[in-house]
Amino acid sequence: MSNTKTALITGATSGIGRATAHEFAKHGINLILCGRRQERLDTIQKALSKQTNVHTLNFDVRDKKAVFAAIESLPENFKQIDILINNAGNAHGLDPIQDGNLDDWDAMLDINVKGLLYVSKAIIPQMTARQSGHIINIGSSAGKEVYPKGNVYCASKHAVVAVTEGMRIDLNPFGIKVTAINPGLVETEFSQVRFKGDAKADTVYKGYKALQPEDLADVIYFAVSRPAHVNIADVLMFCTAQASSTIVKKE
Ligand code: NDP
Ligand code: 8X3
Repeated sequence: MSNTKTALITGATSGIGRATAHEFAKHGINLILCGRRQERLDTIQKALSKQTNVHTLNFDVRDKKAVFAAIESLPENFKQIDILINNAGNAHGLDPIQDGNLDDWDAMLDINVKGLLYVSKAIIPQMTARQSGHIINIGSSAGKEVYPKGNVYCASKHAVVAVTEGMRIDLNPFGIKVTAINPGLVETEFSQVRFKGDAKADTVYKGYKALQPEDLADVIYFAVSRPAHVNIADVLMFCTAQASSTIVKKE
């Protein structure tokens, strides 16, 4: 039997998920890359297929039928998922609660929380049956503290941290590792999505060196490459310029 592991990464078309795909490929981990933008999935698959086996799945994590159908559709050589990286997610808007937009609230709770649950639910039974597996949930520093106008995004990430703890407890009898990685500011497409293409997005990472997606990929690979008896439970990670959600030392 091969020792090669297979990882499924949601949100692999950009930012942290894409960087993690590149890092895992370097280490020969087989990849199932997920996202909604098929062109990007194709480009990444083409680039990484030189290093490892890559399969792509196109679905919206909000669509529970599509989630289960996608996992069900995996070819035999990708059916066993050893590592699940629940990374798909975004902030939508940055408004005081009284001005919040209902569609933004739905998007954040449906994608960041319910989407993560749907994908996990589709994969956990095979892990419990094998009594092995590793789930890494990408939370946020926003899951540890609430910042002004962060309200619903922070709530969604607090939920991710709570769900991660719940998973770790419930999956403990099965020997399944569960990890939360909680970054502060990471320079990705995150702010373009949050501000819906507004120029404000360009100012978020100016005047200091934010975390880069590759910094996250390093830590994620570190977590998955520990010996069998070691579980990295929870990581809070900032760039050096950041001390908390609201304190960032700019030039
Ligand atoms: P990006 O915007 O660069 O990437 C987000 C990824 O999520 C994309 O690949 C996107 O793929 C996918 N995605 C978004 N919505 C959906 C959906 N409905 N269904 C399926 N996939 C979806 O942001 P990041 O890389 O920064 O974000 C990754 C994770 O890290 C998120 O959970 C975010 O909350 C978290 N995080 C980010 C921080 C930051 O400062 N950047 C800090 C802390 C946490 P596609 O559009 O192709 O579907
Ligand atoms: C992303 C970090 O501070 O931009 O989760 O909300 S922040």
